[in-house]
Amino acid sequence: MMLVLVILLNIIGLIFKDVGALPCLTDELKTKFDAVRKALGVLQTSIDDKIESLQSDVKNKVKKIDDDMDTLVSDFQKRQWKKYNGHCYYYGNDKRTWFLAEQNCKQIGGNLAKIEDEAENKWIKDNRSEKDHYWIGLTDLNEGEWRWSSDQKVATYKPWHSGSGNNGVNYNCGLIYHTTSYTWVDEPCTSKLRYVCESHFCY
Ligand SMILES: [Ca+2]
Ligand SMILES: [Ca+2]
Repeated sequence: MMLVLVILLNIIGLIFKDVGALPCLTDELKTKFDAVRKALGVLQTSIDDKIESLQSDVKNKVKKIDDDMDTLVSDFQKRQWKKYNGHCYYYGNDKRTWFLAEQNCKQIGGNLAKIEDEAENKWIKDNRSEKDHYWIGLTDLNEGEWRWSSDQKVATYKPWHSGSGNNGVNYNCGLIYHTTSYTWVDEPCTSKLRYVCESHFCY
């Protein structure tokens, strides 16, 4: 399109050069004017069509984003995520291995919960729907180095139950213990347990 525009501008330049040199409008010059005018009309239509097409593309993309957001919000509401301190939590009561639990949390918009302090730990435990163990996002795939699945950061707050947290290379996933204490236990990742997901996205 730029090339067409440059050619047209050159033609227009030539015509105006001719106009300056001639005392009156000749038939030949009139024909050139008509031809340029027609070409400019075609160019304008082409630009108008392009703008219309771009506007339509942008409109469709905005609509898709709005629809995706609506779906996400409705999915959150359907799943009954619970809100605490700006984050949302989902208690999965279908028992899964740690890895499948983490996979499900990712599919629905989060990770297994990252518990950073006593208040969050207490809130998560108190809001469980069942008095049972729940996987959290803690693993020591490098033995003894407990990290959070959501950001791979080393865990600092770790309220291990007595005798837990150092049970060796076959016990690499963390869970909230089912007892009344607010403590955690390390467990083989292949055990099938309930789980708690956390998401930064809250509707
Ligand atoms: Ca957290
Ligand atoms: Ca371990």
